Amino acid sequence: MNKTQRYISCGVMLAAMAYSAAAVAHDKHGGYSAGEPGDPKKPAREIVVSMNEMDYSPAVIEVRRGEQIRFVIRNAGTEAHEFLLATTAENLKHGEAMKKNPDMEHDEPNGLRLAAKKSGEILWKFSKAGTFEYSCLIPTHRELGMTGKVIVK
Ligand SMILES: [Cu+2]
Repeated sequence: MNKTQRYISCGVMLAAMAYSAAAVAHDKHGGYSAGEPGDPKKPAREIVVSMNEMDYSPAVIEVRRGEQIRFVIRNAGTEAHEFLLATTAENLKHGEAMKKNPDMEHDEPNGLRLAAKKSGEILWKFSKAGTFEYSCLIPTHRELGMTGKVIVK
């Protein structure tokens, strides 16, 4: 496998997988399981999330349905980590895909990957009630504790 193939973007990968019956991050209508990308023109509550070896702080976040959150994400760890906002079922499926393609890059409205000591932001509108999660799907990280919960009331 050459470098270009290995670094195939996650979006491309997921689009390909959608054709093979298992739609992962995005449904047929281009939706996301945990809500929708935020609108930068609207107000947002800021929540700082630190990614550590191997967990997140905070590990539980509560939001109101319809609330827009600006996640300011800092990788305080010593290796690369991800923050992928979705349902648990979707993240588990996505995790399986990543075992086959661990270098899959993430830079999408609902998630990103950050190298050690880097920061990034996700602007997200929690338009659906329910319990969602953020997780790091780099192989073994989720199992070692890298999941957090978002409760949308
Ligand atoms: Cu990680």
